[in-house]
Amino acid sequence: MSEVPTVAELLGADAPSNWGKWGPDDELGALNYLDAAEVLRGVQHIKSGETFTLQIQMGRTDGPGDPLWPGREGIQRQNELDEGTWDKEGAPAFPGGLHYADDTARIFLQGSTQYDALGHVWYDGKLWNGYDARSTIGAMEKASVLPIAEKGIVGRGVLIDMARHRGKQWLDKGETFDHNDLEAAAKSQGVEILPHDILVIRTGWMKYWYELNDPEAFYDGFIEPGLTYSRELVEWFQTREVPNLVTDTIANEVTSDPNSGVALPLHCALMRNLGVTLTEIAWLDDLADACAADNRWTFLYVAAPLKVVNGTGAPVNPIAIR
Ligand code: UVW
Repeated sequence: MSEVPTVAELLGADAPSNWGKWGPDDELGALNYLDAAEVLRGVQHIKSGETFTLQIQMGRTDGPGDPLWPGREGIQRQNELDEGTWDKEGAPAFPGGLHYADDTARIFLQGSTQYDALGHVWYDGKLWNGYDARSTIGAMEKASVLPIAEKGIVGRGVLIDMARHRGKQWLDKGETFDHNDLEAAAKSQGVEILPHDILVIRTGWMKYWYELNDPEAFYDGFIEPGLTYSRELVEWFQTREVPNLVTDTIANEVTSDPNSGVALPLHCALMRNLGVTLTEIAWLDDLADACAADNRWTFLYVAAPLKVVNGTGAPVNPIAIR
């Protein structure tokens, strides 16, 4: 087997880059494209007033639990106060007899539907915009999720249903597609992917997780379906000025590049180099069914990840309004 190149070797020294485009202190990357005009453009795609929440359930205890990148844990939610608290001696006593419930939770910030901070991945010691990777030590000082959360993400969303396009309930393990496939799927849906569209891609992979209901089989030879790296694909994202890529997979791209064997090269090519924000583990099936039913594939997309100071990412429940 030939040796796996480094990410830097695969992408090349002249890899497409948006570093410096929005100034030396930028932490929003391609989300800068989403200005007030884009909000108003998005609003024009509300026709019926239907709303779709795009987060998966967090901390499900039935079925397979929550889908996660290997090595992460799902939310550990714990009761701190509940009615049982007031059975105990020394329980708090509030005038009027009020009882209440409180929870705590330990969560991986990437452990549910989430926005990745632009500093979430890197290579060659540099994050988005050229920030030093050592600025991640202890707490993500630069390009954390906070600036993304402070901004909020609002614009025209376009759903490309790759699974439907290929006549499948879900794509197979390791099945790939690229920008040409996205264009072909868009054409067959009768929609155009326009500059500054929030690109939402359904593979059916989340549905597969819940319907398979067998984590062992799901993680066996773990390889998700998804977008696959090529320089042309990266240039396509750059010239389309895609601000945000949203998918129903855990990592938004095929886990291992089939040509080079490099893991998650698009995280580096799109997020680190172009500043494209990634949103992963989205629940897209209900939205896709509604879009297919009346053949309308565009909507207002609204998302507000949690404002986690220095966060590498943050859970989110985006809303599509159509
Ligand atoms: C990794 O980059 C490993 O994970 P995610 O898919 O959460 O971005």
